[in-house]
Amino acid sequence: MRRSLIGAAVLIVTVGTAPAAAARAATPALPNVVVPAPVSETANGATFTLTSSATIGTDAADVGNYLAAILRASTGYPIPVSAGGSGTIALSLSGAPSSVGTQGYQLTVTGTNVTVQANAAAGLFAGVQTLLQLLPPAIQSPTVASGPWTAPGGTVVDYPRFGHRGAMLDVARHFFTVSQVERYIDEIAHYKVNYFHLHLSDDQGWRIVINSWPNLATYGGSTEVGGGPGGYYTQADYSAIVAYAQARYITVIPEIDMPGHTNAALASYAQLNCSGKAPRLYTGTKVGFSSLCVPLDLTYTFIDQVVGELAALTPGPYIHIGGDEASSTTASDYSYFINRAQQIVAAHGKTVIGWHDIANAPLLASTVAQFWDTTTSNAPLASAVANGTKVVMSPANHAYLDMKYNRQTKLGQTWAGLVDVNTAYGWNPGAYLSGVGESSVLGVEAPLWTETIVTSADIDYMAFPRLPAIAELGWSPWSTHDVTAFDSRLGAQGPRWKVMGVNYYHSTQIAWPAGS
Ligand code: IFG
Repeated sequence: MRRSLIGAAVLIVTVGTAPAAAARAATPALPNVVVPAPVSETANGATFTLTSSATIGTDAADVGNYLAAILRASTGYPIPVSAGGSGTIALSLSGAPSSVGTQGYQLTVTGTNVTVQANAAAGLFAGVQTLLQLLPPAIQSPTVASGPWTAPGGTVVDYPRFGHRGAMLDVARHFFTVSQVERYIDEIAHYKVNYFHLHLSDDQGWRIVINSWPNLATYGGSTEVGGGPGGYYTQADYSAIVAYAQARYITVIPEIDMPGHTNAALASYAQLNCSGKAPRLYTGTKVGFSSLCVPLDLTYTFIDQVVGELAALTPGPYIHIGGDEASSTTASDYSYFINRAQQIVAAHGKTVIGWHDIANAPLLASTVAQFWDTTTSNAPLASAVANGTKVVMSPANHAYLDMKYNRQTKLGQTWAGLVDVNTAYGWNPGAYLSGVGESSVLGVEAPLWTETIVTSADIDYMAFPRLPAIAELGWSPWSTHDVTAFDSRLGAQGPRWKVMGVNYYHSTQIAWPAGS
């Protein structure tokens, strides 16, 4: 009797007004701010506040120290870090659901504690990025700012759609110092990017010391587009970049572009040229005019020694051999060359990745092709994929960060079209290329070519806000793909970039919060 009476009471109330529904207020959703969009997030209505007594307990010291450094800078709090997964903020390698794999995490925020659980340290690092985005933008301030340092309570369970989410920086057309490269690595780390592709050589510059071929750096690295001083990385510099990236769970992929895009190497050693004569250094922006000498045995000794030294300095699995725009190499020479170059890289224990042009040559089963054209079909690539080749997607008309946003953009190029934020976001890497289905796609990469890019501010301007769009396409489930929701979340990143000093382009496609 009692139950039915209560039931009846609720019925009457419901019929009269909606308070019954209000009385059962649904827990508020977590704010729609995280980029890349997580797989799932539920709010618990609590609010966490970081206070001066906050501590970090961590099963991965580097992740704990990374987070503490950011929190100390902006809050001024001591934020001690101790080993083991208990503290106000706990970074724990136990208890995570197996569904999050080795790159995902579970983040739990209550009124008193934050817990990130993962099955590997990379997942803890990813969870820390989400935590930072749930804290106020000022949390990213490099100097002490005012709180309160609150985060909405809830649970986020998250893991990537694709295992490969990359960014590329061309340091050959214009040279960028170690600290400039590290700045960019810091920025891309906030968006769960996990590969950093360094384009180390091209017609205009050779940027890495190779001890057995010293002129490559000292002479081949002595200029750049426009005739500036260029520069190069010592092997210690390169190792510093690799370590800096690794501390952010980002794997470096070094590229030595060949057989084309090799004028700097050919200018450095006359004996590498079929003619026996070295061309002049080149400071223009044309492409396709150079080629290593394919019939020459010395060419393969050269490649073996270059790749050998680079592989020894590269803990990651990949060496990128380029292979693009070899217009001065005959088709048969190209096929022969790419075949041999792959054998050399494999002999040094590394996996080959190359621009998709390499699909015009026989590929090792493990070789990865990086798609960069503006078409949605490519027959040689589709047949390589049918033979098992995997693909990293970088379609230039969506993912090339050196494309102008619009006609007014001073920096950048237009050959692949104008690419504003929603064009960068508006494609599905897993269903883009005919004959290249989701299971053949390793992930995505956003290249930034630097013919027109000179400073860190230029890098920022072209990479933000489009890099986060590509990073989201690589990480988030396709089911979350929604340009309106994305644009809203991207807008919430603006105040963070403002605080971090990122010189981003205020795309007119985004409603940027006032003052950001
Ligand atoms: N294509 C060339 C790059 C660079 C780029 C600029 C590739 C793979 C045009 N090759 O993209 O060297 O010049 O947008």
